[in-house]
Amino acid sequence: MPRTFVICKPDAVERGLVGEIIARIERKGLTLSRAELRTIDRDTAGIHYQEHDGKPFFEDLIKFVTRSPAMLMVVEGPDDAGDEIYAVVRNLMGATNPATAAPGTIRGDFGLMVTENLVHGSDSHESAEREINIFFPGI
Ligand code: 3AN
Repeated sequence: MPRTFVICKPDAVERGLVGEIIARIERKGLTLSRAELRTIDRDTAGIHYQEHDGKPFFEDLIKFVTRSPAMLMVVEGPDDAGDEIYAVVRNLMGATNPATAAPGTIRGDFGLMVTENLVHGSDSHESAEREINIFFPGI
C-alpha cells in the first residue's frame, strides 16, 4: 500500500485543528495506518530536519516542533495511487508559507506564518520511507 508521513505540528494540536486536518485527509480517500500524539525530542527533530541544518531558521524550527505534542501519522492510499501519494497530501496542505498558500488548503485556510505552518508532509516517496523509519522504526 503506498504511504506517506504527515505531522500535525504543535501549533495544530494547540489550536485544536487535528480533527479538521485528519478529516480532510480522510475525505480525500486516504486512511491512517498509524497515529500517535508525541512530543518530538530534539535529536529526532534534528534528524528529521537535517536538510535545514545550518539555515538561519533551523534553531527556531527545532524549538517549535518540539515545544508540545505533535500528531504523527502514517497515511495510506489505494494501490492505484502509486508512489505519488505524498503529492496528494502536499496538495491538501498547500504552499509552505501559509500567507500565500491557496484558500481551500490546510495552510491557506488556517495559517498565517511560515514559522507556524500546521502540517508536515513528506516531499517524495523516498522521504516518506526515511521519515516513517525515523518516527516509527520497523513498520
Ligand atoms: P515544507 O514543510 O512545505 O516541506 P520545507 O521542507 O521547505 O517546507 O521547510 C520545512 C519547515 O521549515 C517548514 N514547514 C517551516 O516550518 C520551516 N521553514 C521553511 N522555510 C522557512 C523560513 N524561510 N523561515 C522560517 N521557517 C521556515
